[in-house]
Amino acid sequence: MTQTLPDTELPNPLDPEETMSRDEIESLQLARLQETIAYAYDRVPLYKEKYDAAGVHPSDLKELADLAKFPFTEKEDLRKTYPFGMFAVPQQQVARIHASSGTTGRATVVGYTQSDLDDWAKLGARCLRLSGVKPGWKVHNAYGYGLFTGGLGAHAAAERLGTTVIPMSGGQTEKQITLIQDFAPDAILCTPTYLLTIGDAMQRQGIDPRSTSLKVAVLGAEPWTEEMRHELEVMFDLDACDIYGLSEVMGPGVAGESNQTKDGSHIWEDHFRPEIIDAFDPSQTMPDGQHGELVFTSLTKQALPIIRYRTHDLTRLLPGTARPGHRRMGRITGRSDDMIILRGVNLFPSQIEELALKVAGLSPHFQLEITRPDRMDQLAVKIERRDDCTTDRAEAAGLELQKLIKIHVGSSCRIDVVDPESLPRSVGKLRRIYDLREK
Ligand code: DLL
Repeated sequence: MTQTLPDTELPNPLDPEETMSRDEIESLQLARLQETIAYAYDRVPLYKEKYDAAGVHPSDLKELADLAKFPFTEKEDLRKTYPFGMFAVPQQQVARIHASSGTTGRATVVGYTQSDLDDWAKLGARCLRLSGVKPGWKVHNAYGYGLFTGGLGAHAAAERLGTTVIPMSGGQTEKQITLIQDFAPDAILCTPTYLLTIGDAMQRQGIDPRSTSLKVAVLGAEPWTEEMRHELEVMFDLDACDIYGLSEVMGPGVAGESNQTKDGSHIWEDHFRPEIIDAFDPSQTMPDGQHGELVFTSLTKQALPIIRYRTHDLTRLLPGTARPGHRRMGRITGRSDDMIILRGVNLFPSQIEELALKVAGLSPHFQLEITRPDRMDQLAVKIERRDDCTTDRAEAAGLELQKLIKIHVGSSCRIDVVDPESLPRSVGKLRRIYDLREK
């Protein structure tokens, strides 16, 4: 869709680590891993306690596979040591703090030294460039600014790449639309569901989203599907690419996707060592290509080194393509803690998204409600019909979705096709699941 220069001709050349071979990456990983584990053990009491209790020592790490001997780090560890107990440097060396709100329990707090912030901006810039964003472009940043890592993380990335950043933050959709029309940005950074909200609101105002100046959207912070990519690319006539990250590991920019291949995000393996484990039996490490839970170890972080952090994100590792030395991650199908277990069948919102977008007349606006009438779990999919779908046709579309869910997921559920604009719109990370069962 957009005309792109080969990477070598860009005014902002690739980092040397981006083009390293697999062997070079792995030897760099081993050296950095040995340093990180010793650093964490010496400076963070929780790591020392855990490793001593498990009978492992940093000197046991002789090859990459030895990492599996070390215990995992969980979100709970960060909560237990709230707020700064896992920081490895004195507070005076912490240049910035972020926190993830967390729907349950205390927020998790993360910190960065100036050097961590520098690495973060560099890796974020790598992602944007890989997605086709060019130095000199105008970039509209609609990730939320504040304690969330999305806004400031994407901001620093865009600045580092040499773009003109428009720090709009999330929300105020009308204003977003005005600025997109007046400032004519080339790229937009936001969550996929928020881009959908913006496009939807434009159409309601009689503005064709295809008429905007936007050429690239770099979308992340929540699971999304190939079907949603197609929806957004057609809606806005742009290239939509993925960006992945999480606060505990860094923030946006842990992995990013190429607009040339659109085949999943490349993990920057010179800074992070990924593993996939069996989510049900974490002692089992899975080979590349197999699905499981993603686990990360940071290799260069100073303020908050993180070792074998369980993300609870479900995906698989695939060989690198656009950056052959760095592995890709498949699309995240969901989080293990977001999985709905319905009468013994596992189900993720992304499966519903995928199927709903195959049915003519149904929109991507849906939510899942779980209730427990007569002590039997019941799932209701509330989904908006598209504007051009009549109520009669909507009924048939609902039945079709019900059938698809039964065939592909194995669950019986109720489908309520509702009128356009009757469900809440996303302003960032969209909540899809409403669990109304009494606890
Ligand atoms: O969401 C960081 C981020 C901001 C990433 C902006 C990309 C863009 P947290 O709030 O800590 O950080 O949430 C991290 O969000 O474990 C995933 O479950 C989910 N997530 C993030 N990126 C993606 C993605 C930010 N591209 C949690 N696809 C992660 C699917 C994603 N899920």
